[in-house]
Amino acid sequence: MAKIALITGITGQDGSYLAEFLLKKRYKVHGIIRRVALEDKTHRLWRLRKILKKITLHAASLESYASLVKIIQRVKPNEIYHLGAQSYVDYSFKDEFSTLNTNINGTHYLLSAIKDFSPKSKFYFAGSSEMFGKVKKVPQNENTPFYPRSAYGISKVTGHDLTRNYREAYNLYCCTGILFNHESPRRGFEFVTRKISHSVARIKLGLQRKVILGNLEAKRDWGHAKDYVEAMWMMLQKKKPDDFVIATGKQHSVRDFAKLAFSMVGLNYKKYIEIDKNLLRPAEVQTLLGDYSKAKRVLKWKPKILFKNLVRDMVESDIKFVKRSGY
Ligand code: NAP
Ligand code: G4F
Repeated sequence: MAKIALITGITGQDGSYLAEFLLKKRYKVHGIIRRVALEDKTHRLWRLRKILKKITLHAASLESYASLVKIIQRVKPNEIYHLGAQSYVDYSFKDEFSTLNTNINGTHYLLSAIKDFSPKSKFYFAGSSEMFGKVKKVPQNENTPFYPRSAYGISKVTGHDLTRNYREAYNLYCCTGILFNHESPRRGFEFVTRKISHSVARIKLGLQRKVILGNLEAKRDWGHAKDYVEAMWMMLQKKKPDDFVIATGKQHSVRDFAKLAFSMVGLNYKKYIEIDKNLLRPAEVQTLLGDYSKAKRVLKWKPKILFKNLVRDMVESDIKFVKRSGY
């Protein structure tokens, strides 16, 4: 019998790659989406357009416990991947309330629904390296203390605590993946890597003159989303649930990303970047670097696509995208 997976956040970067990955493994894939996505299909379902006929979408809301219970009872999933979240750190400073509400309550409602209505479902929670925030140790692993620096980071620490508590208190199969930044041509335009790759393409094609950025010295451990969704699945295939850091173990600054991206189209980044202090965050996460040795040892996972190829993939894809769409 084919396994059944339920994905929250299926319209996002990771949700779309995960859905494709699970379809290849012959899962029946179901996704929870917001009503707005159903109303505005061409725009909001763009990442799913090639697989729309192969998946089943259900309208529900992470803010409504009842709507989640209904879907879980109907779908009876073997595996639940909880990726839906207000995922943009900068926005979480502007709207703490909805970030905390969606991200914390959404996770709590799902866990509670699983406990009471589907206790055999395995649960994956999308934790984040933002939980380490103002880092206490370099590199960060599963034992590094958390010091979140935003409502987003706080919501992910709470989601992680809830996930562990449901595992320990109710013996449910619940895991947190503590994923470091991962990008791709499907990244949202608000995140710095996509903002840069998209601007590089537009500048090269004569549609834009400058790109305006904030903190160029922030350092991140950037991997490719395609590799990271595989790690999510691997976590749910083990006998015992556990938490894992997923990262590349290599760090680069925003400046490094921009320099490489511009150089790939033969341009010098210094001529095209302007700094706007309004884009600096009230509390910045200056440096993140992951130690994924536990995932390597236990899951036999390691990243396949490294920095240079990630940047190339994004720039080449955005050149095609801009030529095609004019946007
Ligand atoms: P993304 O592209 O921003 O996708 C977020 C998804 O959550 C979208 O499907 C979005 O739906 C949905 N969503 C947002 N607010 C919602 C709400 N109120 N109710 C229901 N759904 C809502 O994010 P991603 O990069 O794929 O990341 C997936 C998950 O991993 C997120 O939880 C994120 O916080 C976490 N994470 C990401 C990274 C990373 O580097 N990408 C690293 C660590 C952790 P709409 O399409 O309707 O907006
Ligand atoms: O691309 P970012 O917005 O990603 P950030 O804040 O690291 O968060 C992403 O990764 C987390 C994992 O660590 C996820 F949990 C989260 O959901 C999200 O996917 O910013 C990266 C860095 C920051 O230091 C920011 O200050 O880039 C810096 N930056 C500089 N100029 C900018 C800009 N960020 C954005 N978005 N836009 C800029 O113009």
